[in-house]
Amino acid sequence: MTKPEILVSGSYPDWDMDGFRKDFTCHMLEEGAPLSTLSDALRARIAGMAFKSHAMDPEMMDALPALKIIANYGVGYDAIDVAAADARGIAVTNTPDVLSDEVADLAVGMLIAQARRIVEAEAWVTEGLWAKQGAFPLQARVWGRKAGIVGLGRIGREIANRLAAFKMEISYSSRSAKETPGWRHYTDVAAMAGEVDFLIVALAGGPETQGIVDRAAIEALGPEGMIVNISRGSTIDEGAMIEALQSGKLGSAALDVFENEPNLDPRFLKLKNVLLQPHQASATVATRVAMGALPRATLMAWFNGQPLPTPGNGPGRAFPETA
Ligand code: 8YV
Repeated sequence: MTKPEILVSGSYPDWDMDGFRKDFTCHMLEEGAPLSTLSDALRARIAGMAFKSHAMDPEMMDALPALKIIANYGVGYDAIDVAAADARGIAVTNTPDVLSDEVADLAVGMLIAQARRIVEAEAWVTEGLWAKQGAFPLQARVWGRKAGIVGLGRIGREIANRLAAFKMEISYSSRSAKETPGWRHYTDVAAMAGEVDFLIVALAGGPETQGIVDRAAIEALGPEGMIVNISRGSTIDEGAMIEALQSGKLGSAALDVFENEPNLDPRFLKLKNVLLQPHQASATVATRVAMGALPRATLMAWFNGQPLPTPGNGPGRAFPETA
């Protein structure tokens, strides 16, 4: 039986490529490479695409006139112009659920590491300061304090569940109140930021959430407050956050995502009150195996005319609330 042809964009671990090659004839498109590197005849045939790159815009869709499905590797699909896909009848799917716990683990790990200065404390030991200068300076408490989750989707809820186990008071901001075990709901991020110690951003990226954590919210969080971001760099006014971290108007930040990653604003590297991570919240072997399996299953289901394993966009379907 002939295998369906797909376009595979971005780079994947061997286990994913082995899986793709078992079921499909794969044509590779390197991250950032223009579609003009593919022949016209090939572009005219491609109906399915496994997507793991930084942009899929209307022009690229038009360069693939037979395209019917884009299976995105990742829960966040903000790199894909979904409205343009809808207009062209192209389905877009993502990888919800399989990474929520993993991302929540890193968010909590970053929060604790930054509040207790675990990284600097290790340097205190390895650089011999413990023996020379004595005990490491006292740090801020984590348990029992107030956490505000910006966006109570699947990942936000897992973060809140974990922080509740640290006996924290949980607040969350979202357009409408959700069913929760008594957590406090806010519609206004700045209003919530003024009431909490830790602001954890768990929004989906994209134009709707661009800069939702604005200067007012950052300054309301204040000199003792901390921002944790595991969503997208775009959700925070990054310039305002850097200025507030420099001036002390914001206490600290623990960040896994950045506006121009992996090329960070160089001012981040000079700050002492930040913990910087390389967008690795979902990056465990087990979760990446689960994430990689979904686009393959999705494309296979689509080529076999079966229901897609995750809904995504399109008539009668809707992305699950992702972040
Ligand atoms: C991955 C992510 O880093 O799922 C997402 O939206 O940001 C991460 O899990 C990314 O998808 C890898 O390309």
